[in-house]
Amino acid sequence: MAFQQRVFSGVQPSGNLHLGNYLGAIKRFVEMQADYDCLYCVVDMHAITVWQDPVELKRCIREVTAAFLAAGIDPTKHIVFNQSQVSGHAELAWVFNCVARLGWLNRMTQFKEKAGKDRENASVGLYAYPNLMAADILLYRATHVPVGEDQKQHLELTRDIAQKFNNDFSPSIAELGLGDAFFPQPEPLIGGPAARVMSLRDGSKKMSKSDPSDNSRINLTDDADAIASKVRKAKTDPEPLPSDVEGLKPRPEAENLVGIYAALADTTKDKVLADFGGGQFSTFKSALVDLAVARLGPIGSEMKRLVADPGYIDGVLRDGASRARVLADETMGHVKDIVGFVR
Ligand code: AQP
Repeated sequence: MAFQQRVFSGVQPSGNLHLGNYLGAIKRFVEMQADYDCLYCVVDMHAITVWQDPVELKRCIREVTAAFLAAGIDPTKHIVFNQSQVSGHAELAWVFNCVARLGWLNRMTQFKEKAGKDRENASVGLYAYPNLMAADILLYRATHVPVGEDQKQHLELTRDIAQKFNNDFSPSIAELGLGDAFFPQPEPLIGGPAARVMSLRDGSKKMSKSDPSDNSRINLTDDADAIASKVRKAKTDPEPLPSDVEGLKPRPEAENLVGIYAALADTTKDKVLADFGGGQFSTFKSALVDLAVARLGPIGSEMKRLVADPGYIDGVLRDGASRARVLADETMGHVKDIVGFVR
């Protein structure tokens, strides 16, 4: 690893990967390889915060890894691994369980959404999920974290945990000669026209793996026919497309499709509207189908080829984990000394 700035990000192996995961996360992971040392993690320990069938979990871990590779992440230049193979994630998460305050976690909106009305029956892991996420990032003292908009609050919590750890243990950190602040303040990298891709059936809900309607999302392994059918069925309104982004504000479904087009074409919503503003949705949707099939088709086929070779995928993950462990062990050694554990 040659850069000073380090990126960490993860994707849960909790179901079919979709366009939101691709545009909000994986596509940006690929772009960041040119400027940062990157660690990309299949966060299987996060996935089990809600029930996962063990056979299906293994399949999904390999599928997310295949998506990383098929999208263009190079596992020889960067690190691709799964979380449960590096024990430092669990160890640091426990320390952070003791640093983070209950009041901080009580404010996390994702827990409220995921636990829903059956809060008393949610796992303790789902509640403590943000502490594990903070551990994932800070175990590698990552400086930058590319994520979708939905993860912004968790990133803010990670920063609070880093700061409280540095403050609580500042005498110990100084005594060990580890500088003024042991953990960095990681910067979230959120942005672009598709930081939050919405459901194709409801512009007020994010596109999600757990949505019961398969028509609400485009899966990365969908073939051209499925992509075409889902885009054609995507909810819109009867008005033609507006000619500027202001005109998208009260029209969440139109805004979502224009954002998806812009992200897939590496352009801006303004430029998309310069081409399609004033036209009917049918014309725009046909162009969107062509673009989505051209961009996602090769990724989907390569994913299918890779998952047919689990031995190769498992080898990539083992190699990544052994390289991640070197970095993780160094941090955990310091953390144990800072906290006062004997080792
Ligand atoms: N709709 C989205 N738009 C933009 N980015 C998104 N991400 C997820 N959904 C969207 C980003 O993808 C990365 C990996 O997400 P994840 O799988 O770890 O967790 P998630 O956010 O919980 O994804 P889902 O699809 O919503 O899963 P379920 O339904 O299981 O909760 C993250 O960077 C996330 O921001």
